[in-house]
Amino acid sequence: MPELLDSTQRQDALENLIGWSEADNGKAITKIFEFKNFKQAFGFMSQAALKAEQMDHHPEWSNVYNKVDVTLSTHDAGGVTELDIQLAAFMDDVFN
Ligand code: H2B
Repeated sequence: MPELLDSTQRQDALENLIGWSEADNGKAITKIFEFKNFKQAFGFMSQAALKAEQMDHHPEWSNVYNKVDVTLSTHDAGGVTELDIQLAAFMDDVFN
């Protein structure tokens, strides 16, 4: 199982991501992606879902029309690990 990132490692990782912030007292990271419309939001979710399945690492997320609210945490480890950072970076790539 991947190791929990400490506070410094989390801050460093967040600096390399776009628009993500800590949630749940540092046990998760979160970002709201905003798209032009539902079709684009759902396309993003489809790509992220395939990646998540490949990684066996799954997001907590919700979608309302053009917005996707994502929270990432490694439940098995009880906080943020490199897996969350990798999935977040993938989502940023798909989004941009
Ligand atoms: N996703 C996330 N976000 N955290 C986990 O700890 C996790 C997961 N564990 N997806 C995986 C599945 C685990 O439950 C399975 C058995 O590999």
